[in-house]
Amino acid sequence: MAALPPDPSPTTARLPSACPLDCPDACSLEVQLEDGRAVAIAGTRVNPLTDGYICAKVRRFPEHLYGPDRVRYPQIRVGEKGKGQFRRVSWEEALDLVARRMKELVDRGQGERILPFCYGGSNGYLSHDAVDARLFSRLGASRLARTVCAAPSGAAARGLYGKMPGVALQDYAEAKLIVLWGVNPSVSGIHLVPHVQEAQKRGGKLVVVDPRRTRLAARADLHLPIHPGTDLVVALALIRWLFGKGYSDEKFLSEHTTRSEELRRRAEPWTLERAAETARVPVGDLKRFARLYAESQPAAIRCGWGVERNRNGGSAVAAILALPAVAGKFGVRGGGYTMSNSKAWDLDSAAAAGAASWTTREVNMNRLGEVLAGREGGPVDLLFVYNANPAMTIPDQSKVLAGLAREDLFTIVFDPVMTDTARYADVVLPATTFLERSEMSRGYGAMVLQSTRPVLEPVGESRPNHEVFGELCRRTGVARPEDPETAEELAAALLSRSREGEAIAAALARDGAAFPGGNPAPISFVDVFPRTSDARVHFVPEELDTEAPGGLYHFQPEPASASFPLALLSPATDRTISSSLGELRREAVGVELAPEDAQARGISDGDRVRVFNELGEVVCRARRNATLRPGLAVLPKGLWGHNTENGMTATSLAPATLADLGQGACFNDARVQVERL
Ligand SMILES: Nc1nc2c(c(=O)[nH]1)N[C@H]1C(S)=C(S)[C@@H](COP(=O)(O)OP(=O)(O)OC[C@H]3O[C@@H](n4cnc5c(=O)[nH]c(N)nc54)[C@H](O)[C@@H]3O)O[C@H]1N2
Ligand SMILES: Nc1nc2c(c(=O)[nH]1)N[C@H]1C(S)=C(S)[C@@H](COP(=O)(O)OP(=O)(O)OC[C@H]3O[C@@H](n4cnc5c(=O)[nH]c(N)nc54)[C@H](O)[C@@H]3O)O[C@H]1N2
Ligand SMILES: [Mo]
Repeated sequence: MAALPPDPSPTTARLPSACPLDCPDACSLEVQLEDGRAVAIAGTRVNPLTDGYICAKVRRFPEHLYGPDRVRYPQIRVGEKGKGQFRRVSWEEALDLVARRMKELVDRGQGERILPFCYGGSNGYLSHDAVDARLFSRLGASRLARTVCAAPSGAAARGLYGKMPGVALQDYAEAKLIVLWGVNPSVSGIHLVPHVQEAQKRGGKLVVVDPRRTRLAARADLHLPIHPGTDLVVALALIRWLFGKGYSDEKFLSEHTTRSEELRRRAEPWTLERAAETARVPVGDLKRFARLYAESQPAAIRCGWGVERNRNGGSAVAAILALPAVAGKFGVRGGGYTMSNSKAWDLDSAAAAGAASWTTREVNMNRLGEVLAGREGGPVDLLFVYNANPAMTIPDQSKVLAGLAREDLFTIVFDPVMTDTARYADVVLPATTFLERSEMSRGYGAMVLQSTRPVLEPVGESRPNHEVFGELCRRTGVARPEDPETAEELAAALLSRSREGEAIAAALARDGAAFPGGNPAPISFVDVFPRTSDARVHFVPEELDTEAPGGLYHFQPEPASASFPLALLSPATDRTISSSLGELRREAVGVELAPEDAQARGISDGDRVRVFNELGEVVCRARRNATLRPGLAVLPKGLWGHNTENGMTATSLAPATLADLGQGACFNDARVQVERL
């Protein structure tokens, strides 16, 4: 099966590609080359959602490719840990060293002391869960629970709907009501925005549930600036109201759901009044929201990841996703919900990995600081970081950095650029970006699968993930003759167990893109149904009920204290993708405060401040934001050390506590104080 498109002609000046970075939109791209170098990148229409335009970040990709922070060759540490001093070595020497250190541990029966650390740097199928999984599973390394993002929402969506694909983003134009719930597409998935605007133009209403007044919140019919972490009670109050006022769809409930009475019982304590008080919004606004939702058809809820990053995150997402089932909103184009569409495909990474079973101990990535300190999860002697920048992105940053600074920890960082994490490495390996290698990737918003060929020669001596892990398999002696190795073989293996594998391969080879269930996109409860055991919505799935402290839909109260009264949010910005491309953003970044909170602390615009709690502190400038409600502070996610005065970021203030479901991160449970310096 030829799943990759034919090799592009080297003389062409504009070549097709697709973006596999951690974003819902999965843009189809065209790269303009001059003398073999990328000089410009634009969007195409291969993925219809891209509609010919892309974000400002990826437009700057040539600077990322050729800039001074690009890692061009393998390096080995010469100076003190964390100082970023290295000497150039050959691939041969670097790989020999890494393989030898791995073998030593395996030969001593201590394979579990190897911890692979990988997240969303490249969402492509060829660069994670493929040859990397083959290497680490066969070495008997520890497994990483990838929980930093989407774990609570994933658990909820799996439990209630078996991860049924949701409303296609372009179908939002059809909705008479759009609810953007804890999501900020103006920044973190820009191709939804025109469809929201189109719906508004056609008379549809917009409700935004977000503690901050985002760009779309400012243009909404109703903005509910709820206090962070209170989504659960707002959603439960809506559920209670829908049942109580006769807006529940009894026919749908009996045909397509289980345990609706139990859901109703659990929502019972949450009157609109009580929820409004807890969420700190006017009860009249909640009433308006409830009525709008009940009476609008089609109604679409775009649930984002802002909802999940707190102690109540999993139950909150579950309650939000329950709403369309209670109110009978499915069955029409533009009706239902969208969470993640990542499981729109039945592709099997295990076939590409060639990993039969991998049952070693599991380490939660959100607890990396404690793990490296030896306080939980068992000893780790070798850390292999790829597709991730944990020094900047994992909660409780001070502990993570202390762990990375351990002299007895052997750390490999494999990345296209010299990240803050790479500065702590013993060995730095240069990775190609997605423009310099083949890839197969799917959107988790846009329902599209794309495969791409390299459009550039690798910069310096950089190599693709699958090649480096393949080489390490050979050098550690775990490679097998039947392993798929090349990009073509891996792509074919991925599709080999898919029901539609042949058709997908044909579409990819012909168009570079494939669409699940065809184009136009599937409608919930017409073309797609829950992938639960009985194809019903499970309102109170047993496994979630057991996992959540106090049971599913149990509300855990506000964690603020008199010493740390401000809720710190660290939302996505339009300048980076998580921390990817952060080397291009050199300026100082400040903390935003409501004018009232700034005033109460004698803080003026531009003052040097320290934002602190019991875990750490960030020294930066303050910025008054008149649209921010009192009680909040904002310091964006994805910063690098160079963006603040003391090199610390919002993750230094984020607790490594876990959400109620999926062991997810609780970034937005950070509570802080701010003080003028
Ligand atoms: N430009 C850009 N795009 C990105 C990313 C990026 O960093 N930059 N990151 C990518 C990744 S990894 C992800 S996961 C997605 C994230 O995509 P989004 O979910 O859109 O992004 P976030 O900024 O995490 O959160 C969205 C909103 O939730 C709000 N929020 C915070 N706490 C709460 C709460 O308790 N309740 C409610 N209702 N809202 C809350 C924030 O104010 C924020 O405006 O975007 C992806 N796309
Ligand atoms: N304070 C705070 N922190 C947060 C969040 C928050 O809300 N608040 N949100 C979190 C979220 S949503 C997420 S998803 C995580 C993301 O955290 P990470 O997964 O650590 O994401 P990035 O910081 O983008 O790091 C990805 C790295 O992969 C590299 N990379 C890209 N392509 C390749 C490749 O092909 N091969 C290799 N080897 N490397 C490659 C990039 O250069 C980059 O350095 O951050 C979390 N951090
Ligand atoms: Mo994320």
